[in-house]
Amino acid sequence: MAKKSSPKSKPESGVKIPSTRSAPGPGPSGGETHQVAGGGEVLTTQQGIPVADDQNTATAGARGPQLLEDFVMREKIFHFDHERIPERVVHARGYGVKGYFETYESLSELTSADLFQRAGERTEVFARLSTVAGSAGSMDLARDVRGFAVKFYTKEGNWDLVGNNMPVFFIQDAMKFPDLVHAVKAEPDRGFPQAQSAHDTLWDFISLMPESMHMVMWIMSDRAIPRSLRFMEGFGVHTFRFIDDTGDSTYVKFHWKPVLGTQSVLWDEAVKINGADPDFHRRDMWNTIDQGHPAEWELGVQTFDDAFADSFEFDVLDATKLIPEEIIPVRPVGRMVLNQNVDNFFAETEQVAFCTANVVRGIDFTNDPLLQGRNFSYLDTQLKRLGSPNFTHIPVNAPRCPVANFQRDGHMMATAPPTGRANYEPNSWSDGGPREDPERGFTSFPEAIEGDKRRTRPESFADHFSQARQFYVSQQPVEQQHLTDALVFELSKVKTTAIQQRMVGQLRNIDDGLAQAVSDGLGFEELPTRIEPAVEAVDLDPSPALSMLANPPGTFAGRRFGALVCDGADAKAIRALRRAVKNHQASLALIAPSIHGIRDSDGKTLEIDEAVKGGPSVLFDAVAIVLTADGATAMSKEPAARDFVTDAHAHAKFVGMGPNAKTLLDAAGVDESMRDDGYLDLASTNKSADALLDACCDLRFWDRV
Ligand code: HDE
Repeated sequence: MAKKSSPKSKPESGVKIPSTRSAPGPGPSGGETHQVAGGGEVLTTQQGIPVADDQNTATAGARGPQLLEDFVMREKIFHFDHERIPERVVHARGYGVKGYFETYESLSELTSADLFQRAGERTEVFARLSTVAGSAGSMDLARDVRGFAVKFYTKEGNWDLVGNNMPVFFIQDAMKFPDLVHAVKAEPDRGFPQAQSAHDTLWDFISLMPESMHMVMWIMSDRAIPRSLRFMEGFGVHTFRFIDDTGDSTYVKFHWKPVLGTQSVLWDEAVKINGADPDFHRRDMWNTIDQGHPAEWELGVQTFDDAFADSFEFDVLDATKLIPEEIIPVRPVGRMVLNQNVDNFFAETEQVAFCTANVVRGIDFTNDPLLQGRNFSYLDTQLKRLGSPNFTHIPVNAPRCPVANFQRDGHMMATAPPTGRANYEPNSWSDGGPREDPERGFTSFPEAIEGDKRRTRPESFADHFSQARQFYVSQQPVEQQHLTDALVFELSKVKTTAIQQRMVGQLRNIDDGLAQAVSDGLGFEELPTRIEPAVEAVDLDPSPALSMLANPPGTFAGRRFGALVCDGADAKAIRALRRAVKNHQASLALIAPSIHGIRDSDGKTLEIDEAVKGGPSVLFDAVAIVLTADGATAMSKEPAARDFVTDAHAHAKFVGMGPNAKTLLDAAGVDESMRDDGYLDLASTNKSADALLDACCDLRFWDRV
C-alpha cells in the first residue's frame, strides 16, 4: 500500500517553528533553548523591562548560588506564587460563555426594566454554567445540580439572574445552606469523596431534612447528568417581582428553555465519560461555539398576581416548590445566544462575580427567605474571592453603562480615577459630581410589612412531599426507573444502615412503589418504617412538563455522531453519512485504530478525530460502524472496539451498520437476536444515511432498555 500522507504531519495553523539560539553573551551554554524576538513582540517584566534571558537565573559562577538581586527571576516566581485566588465555596467548577440577549417584544405592561422595553433590543450577557459540589478541577459528569448564572449588562446597570438547572432547591431558609454544603462536600475528616453526593454525610443530612425531598427527586433524576450544558433548562427558582412604570407589581418566575431541547446521559455513561473526558461539558461548549454554532435558550416567564399566590396550594415564597407549567404557562420573552468563548478563562470565568442582589429598576425581590439570604451572601463571597470592594472594576464585572458615585479608593482601584474635590454629597461645587435621579433610579416595591420579630418557619412551608410525589408520577417509566436506580446507587454507597432506612422511610411519603423498589435494591428484607411527615402529601395532577422524555427535542441538531472506520473503509458510505449528519446540523467524528488518518476506499486521506482507545462510544450520541472485512476482524480483537459497540448497545444508541459491522458486533456479543430496530443499515447511499439520521432524532432507542 502506498505510504499515506498523514494530515497530522503538516504543521498546524498557528504553529510557528521558533527561531532559537544558544546561550546569550559570553558565558557557557547548557544546551537550553532560547527563542529570540527578532523584531517581534519582546518579553518584558511586569515593569516593562525587556528580558534578555528567560531560561537562567543569575548566579555567582555558572554552578554557584543564585543572586538575590535577580529581580527578573524574583518577580516571575513572586507572581506565580500568587496566581491562585480562593475557588468558589460552591459552584467552583464552571464554564463561562459570552453572547447577547434579545427581547422579543416590549414588556412595558409588566416591568419598567430597560432591557425589556423594546422588541429586538440586544443586551450583552455573560453566562457561567457550573456544577455545585466539586472543586474547580472535578469532573463534569458528577451527579449534581448545575448552576445557570447570567449577567445582563443592561443600559441601566447589571442584572444577575443566578439560577440552577432545577426549579426548586434543597432548603427553605438560607440559614441551612452552610450545613447542606458541608454535608455534600468531601467529608471533613477524610477529605473525600470529591464531587459526589453518594456518601454518608449528605444522606444523613438529607434524610433529616424532609423539606429537601422534592429536590431529591430532581437530583436523582437524569436532570442531574445533562448530556451538554447546551441541552439543559435553567430556572430562576425564586419568585421575583416585575414592577411597571406605575409601581404595580407582578410576581414572576424565570425559565430558560434550550432551543435544541433537553437531553441527559445515562448514569453508566456519566461514570465512563468522567474517565474518558472529565472536561466533556466544557469541551462540548468550547468546540460548538468555536465551530460557529451558538448555544441558544429562550427566556420565559410565569407571571401571576396576589390572587393567584393566595389561591395556590403552596407558598410562592417557598423555594422547594414550583408552579406547574400546566397551571401557569411559560411565556417566551426573549432569547439568549451564547456565541463567543472567553478569551481568558481566569480573567472572565473565574473572576466573574454574580450577586443575586444585582437587580435593575423594574425587577425586585420577594420575601423568599432563601433569596433574602443569598442577597447577603454573594457580595460577601466576592470580597473574599476577589479581594477588594473594587471587583466591579474587573472588565467582566464592569457595567457597560456609566458608573458614577462617591465611593473611593480601596485595593486595586482600577478604572479611571475620579477627579475634582467632590467625594461626598450633598456638596455645593459646580462640578459636584453625580446626583440622584428619582425618575430612573431603583426603587423597592413598597410592600406593607408588619409582624413580630421572631425565628419561625411559616406553616405554609410545611408540605414537603406533595410536589415530590407530583414530580415522581409525572416521569415516564424509564425515567422512574433511572430515579430508582440512582437512589439505590447512592444509598448503597452509604455505610450506615440507619441512614439508608431513614431515607427509605422518607420515600414512603412520596411513593410506595418507589420506596419498595429502593428498599429491595438495598437488600432490606422489610420495608423500613415510614417517617411521619409534618403534613400528609396530597395527590396533585401529574405535570407532563416535568418529564424530559415526554418532551423530546425531536432533533439531532447540535449532537455528535461517531463512526468507527479503518483504512479502506467505504468512501461512499462515509460521504453519505457526513452529508446526512451535516443536514441534521450535527457533527461527525471519525474513530480509527490510530489518530494518524486513514485512506478510504477511494484512496482519499481522511482526518481522524479519535483513536479507538481514546474515543469510546459514550462520547457520542449515535454511532456507525464502517469497516473493511480485514478492519472488522482486526477491530474484533481490540477490547476498546468491542466496548465501543457493547456500550453503544447498552446505552440504547442508534447504530448504523455499515459493511462488515456484523463481524465486530458478533465478536462483542451483540448478536443478531439482540439487534433491534435501533440498528439500521448504512449502505453507500444517501437514502440509508438519511434514514439513519432521521431515526437518531429520537436520541435513543428506548425500547432496548
Ligand atoms: Fe448560590 N452561592 N447560594 N445558589 N449560587 C454562590 O457565590 C448561596 C443558591 C448559585 O457561576 C456563591 O460567587 C447561599 C440557590 C449559582 O459564579 C455563594 C444560598 C441557587 C452560583 C452562594 C445559595 C444558587 C452560586 C459561591 C442559600 C439557585 C454560581 C460563589 C440561600 C437559584 C455563580 C459565589 C457563578 C454561587 C451562596 C443557594 C445558584 C457562596 C447562601 C437556591 C449558579 O455566595
